[in-house]
Amino acid sequence: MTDPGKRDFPSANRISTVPLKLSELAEGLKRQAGFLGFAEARITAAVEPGRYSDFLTWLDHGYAGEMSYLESRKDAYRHPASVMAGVRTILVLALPYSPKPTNQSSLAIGVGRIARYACGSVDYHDWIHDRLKLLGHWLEQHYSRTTESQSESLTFRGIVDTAPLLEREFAQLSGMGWIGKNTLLLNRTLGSYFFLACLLTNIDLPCDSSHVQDHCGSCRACIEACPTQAFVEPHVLDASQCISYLTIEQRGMPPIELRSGIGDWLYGCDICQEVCPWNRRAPSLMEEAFQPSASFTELPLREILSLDQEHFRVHFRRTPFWRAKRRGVLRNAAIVAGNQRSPDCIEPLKSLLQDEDELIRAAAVWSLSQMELQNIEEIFEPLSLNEQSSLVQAELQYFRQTRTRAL
Ligand code: B12
Ligand code: SF4
Ligand code: SF4
Repeated sequence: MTDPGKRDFPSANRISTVPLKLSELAEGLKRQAGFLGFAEARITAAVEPGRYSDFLTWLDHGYAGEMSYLESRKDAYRHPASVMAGVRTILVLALPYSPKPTNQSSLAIGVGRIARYACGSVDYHDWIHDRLKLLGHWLEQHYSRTTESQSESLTFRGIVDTAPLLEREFAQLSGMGWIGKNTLLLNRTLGSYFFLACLLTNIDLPCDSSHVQDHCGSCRACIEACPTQAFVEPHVLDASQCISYLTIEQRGMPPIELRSGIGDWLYGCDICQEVCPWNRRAPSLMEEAFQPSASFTELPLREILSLDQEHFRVHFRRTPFWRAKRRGVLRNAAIVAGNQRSPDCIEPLKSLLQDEDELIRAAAVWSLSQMELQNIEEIFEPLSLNEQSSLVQAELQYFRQTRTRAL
């Protein structure tokens, strides 16, 4: 695919002056979205989402874990007007990413799995924001041609993830699909391997009809396959138990009882999508930027565990991994290495016992303690004497307790 700047987008001096109806403007906008790589574009009214109260209940149960930004902005989720004053309609967009397993062919001891959404060489937020701006500008240019609702000037705002907006709710309202039991938005053609994005506008674009039907039926495959039993019930996810949360959002060490469930997952998790029958025939419509980038999807754990800050920056800047920072990614790599008892990670893990970051030292302690090494007491000895961090001390103490029990 070409860069958006180079696409055949109408430039200002080529814009027709023929008057447009709002319905034609909406169709044109959807067409432009298609040119930019969005596989679905549908419009809904900016209203209070029907499941706002479910969202509040979910927060009250503590299912958001450490994601305090959800709790602190809970009032703002009540209505999209908190995101953009005067909003009247929302263009909801779906951008497909790779529906195929990425590094699975080479997956062996010493390599971690990466969720498909995170395997491209770009951060999807940046990529989508650029396209949302182009769409907004297209709308601005053509709105002046409409014969209806000309009383105010057009304003718009592009959203992907960061604003207090229940994107899946609006996607369902726009008729794009239904919220599956795995809590993701499912579309009958695309399955669920796509990002959602929204363009909020202050004009009354004609709305599409909403999707009322649920196509999950009696299936429970996602609920049964989740390795950490993160679904409290169908449609309700305790995010604090989800591997995606544990490997991307959580800042500390994951609870001990969930570490083995993390298995091979280095970043994110796709299991509740992999088992979903609606993803079996998902078409491969992704943009080039989201093609799995071998430069980091094939990186062995031992190499990740050896990255200093500068090398981490070189490998992961502008990729989705950047969000978790070096400390998060090395923590995850250490946990996967521990779960796999990967022998070629032992040396880099030993070096990490001296790392300046306490989270990385703590993860290295846990990981090495899974390896069943004869001289493990010896390896930990210098650390036991000098270690100031309570986080690392807690891991050492856990190691001693389990060792005593095993002897
Ligand atoms: C916080 C967050 C997370 C958290 C919490 C996930 C969650 N399910 O909420 C964590 C870190 C765990 C996460 C993980 C993932 N995420 Co996320 N995440 C978000 C984010 C930023 C906010 C979501 C939110 O507000 N959750 C709040 C809670 C309350 O939502 P909920 O539990 O699903 O409950 C809602 C519904 O289920 C519904 N509901 C409740 N009860 C009932 C009952 C019935 C009968 C029905 C029908 C509905 C229903 O009402 C609730 C309120 O809307 C959104 C972007 C956005 N702004 O929306 C992306 C988003 C949801 N994530 C996305 C992705 C891709 C993922 C992962 C697949 C990434 C990965 N591979 O690792 C996983 C999937 C895990 C999963 N099964 O959800 C995509 C989903 C695209 C899609 N097709 O749906 C989004 C939309 C990002 C984007 N812009 O594309 N994510
Ligand atoms: S992403 Fe993985 S851990 Fe999270 S709910 Fe789905 S299967 Fe469970
Ligand atoms: S796996 Fe089954 S229950 Fe889960 S979202 Fe897909 S169709 Fe629905």
